[in-house]
Amino acid sequence: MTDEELETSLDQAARWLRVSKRVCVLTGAGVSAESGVPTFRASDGLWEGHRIEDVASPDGWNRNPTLVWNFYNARRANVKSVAPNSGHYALVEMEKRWGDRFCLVTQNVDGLHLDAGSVNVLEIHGSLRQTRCLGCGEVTNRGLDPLSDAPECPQCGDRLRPHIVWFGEGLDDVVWSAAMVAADECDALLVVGTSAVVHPAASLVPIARRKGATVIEINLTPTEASAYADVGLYGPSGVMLPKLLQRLAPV
Ligand code: BV8
Ligand code: ZN
Repeated sequence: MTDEELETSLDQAARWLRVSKRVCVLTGAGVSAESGVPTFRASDGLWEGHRIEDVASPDGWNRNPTLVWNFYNARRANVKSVAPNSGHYALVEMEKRWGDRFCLVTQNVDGLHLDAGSVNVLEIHGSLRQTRCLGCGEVTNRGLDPLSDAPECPQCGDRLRPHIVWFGEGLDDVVWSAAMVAADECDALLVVGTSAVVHPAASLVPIARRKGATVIEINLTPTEASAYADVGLYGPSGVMLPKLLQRLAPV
């Protein structure tokens, strides 16, 4: 994308956003990449030689819960050492513009949108900071300090698992329904830093498109979502989102 093409696309995207009444954003691992959180694609879907789908799955948990906790404790430590980037903060400023007509749906479990100050956030795949008890079901935010590799529930003593949606598990009905409503009702959808291969998250793009929403993609490269995009802004989201924000007249 030449600089001139990029400027034209940014101006076009900003024109569409300025007249949008309801905005929905779908983010993936790419929005946290510039903070230093590895993406799934970049790691070729591997962690310590294990396929992530094999570790982040009920089978992986049943096979070796200690390995799964080692995986999540390593990611908790990584996220504890990083901070939100300019892309996260630009989304916070955009939310201020649309208020409750702005919904940020994230596939990320790192919590960096919340750290940056985003308010209306749907963490459709759960959160690294939360645990769920296999016994009493209690969901608790335990921050990012390391947990043992076999943490137990302080309430009932049963085993704790990460409160994260693993491959092969259904998404929380309430959260997922809210995400579908947001995509269905928006007139602009920003798709940021996602390869758009994981379902059902990726289906939010055709859902928005089907209702006539303008789809704006921000990524380093074209993705599975690109076919639905009215415009693509190809570059780091930590650069593109602030550039887009600059073009939106002050509130
Ligand atoms: C379900 C939590 C049924 C875990 C996650 C075959 C075809 C279609 C679907 C399937 C299939 N086989 C299986 C399925 C279903 C499966 C699925 O979609 N698999 C994929 C791999 C094909 N889905 C599921 O299993 C879902 N559940 O279907 O259950 C069911 C239904 C009802 C009841 C019971 C059961 C559950 C999916 C959720 C899995 N959990 N996360 C954890 O994180 O530990 S998903 C996980 O992977 C991440 O959360 C994330 O969502 C996803 C990775 O995707 P991205 O976020 O897009 O990241 P990625 O690295 O892929 O891409 C990064 C992008 O950023 C790239 O495009 C890159 O270019 C870009 N980028 C990089 N740097 C930057 C950048 N962009 C901008 N700026 C930068 N600086
Ligand atoms: Zn318990």
